Amino acid sequence: MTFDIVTIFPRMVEAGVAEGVVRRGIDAGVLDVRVHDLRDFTVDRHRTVDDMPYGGGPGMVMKVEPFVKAIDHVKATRGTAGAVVLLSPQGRAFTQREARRLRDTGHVVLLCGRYEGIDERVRTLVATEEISVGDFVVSGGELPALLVLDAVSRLVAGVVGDEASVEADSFTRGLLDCPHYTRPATFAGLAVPDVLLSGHHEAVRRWRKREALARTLERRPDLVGAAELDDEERRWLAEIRKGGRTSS
Ligand code: 9D3
Repeated sequence: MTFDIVTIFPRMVEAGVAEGVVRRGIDAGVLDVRVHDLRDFTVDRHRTVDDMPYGGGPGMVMKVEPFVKAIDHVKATRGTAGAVVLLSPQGRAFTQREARRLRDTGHVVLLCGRYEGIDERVRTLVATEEISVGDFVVSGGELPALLVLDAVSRLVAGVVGDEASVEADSFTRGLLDCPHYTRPATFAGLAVPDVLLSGHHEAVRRWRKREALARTLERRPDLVGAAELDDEERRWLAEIRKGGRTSS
């Protein structure tokens, strides 16, 4: 899987590429990540990437030409990407489904913005889509790009050692994870639930599954409608909603 990331803060992005899951994928030879300094695609002495907004108003707007030159360079040296993503607060919300879709394209370009905004022609001429990482404000597209890079990379075969853990992930099935415990069995007066110490594998499996469902219902009821529930979970859901507790 190939990524190209265009930014005015290449060192900030390189720092995220040099560690963790992305680093491991690069070392394993299944990820190819290049970071491009947007200023390398300017032609003036000051390497200018922004300018005053037409129509007036506060702040600066990122210029279109450096982005066009950057994407021409990526095409010429790295091939045509399956998706050219502009990270922006105006984008469609990034989800696990979007991560899988981007993974399936095989080559993603991530364009990071700064300042008040980006010349609209970057959207029309360069980007094929626009993605937001959530309803909060950050100062630029670099952290969002690293977030997308991480989420997509861990879906690439060979990046995360344990494929089963990727498959079991929260959101792959649409439910939150169950609680986890390790030693000591009691800490600060808080005991690990008995069932986890029982050695009763079937009871443990059921407990985890039910806790995951109860927790999702409690914290993220919006997820339950879209989750892929099996018969057991549908039965529990009906019970939990009635306020009931049963043995199975
Ligand atoms: C202070 C400027 N704001 C005035 C209305 C608009 C604004 C412009 C640029 C707000 C944030 C940014 C920088 N953010 C991103 O580039 C960004 C982002 C985000 O802020 N939230 C969620 N996802 C993303 S993806 C890129």
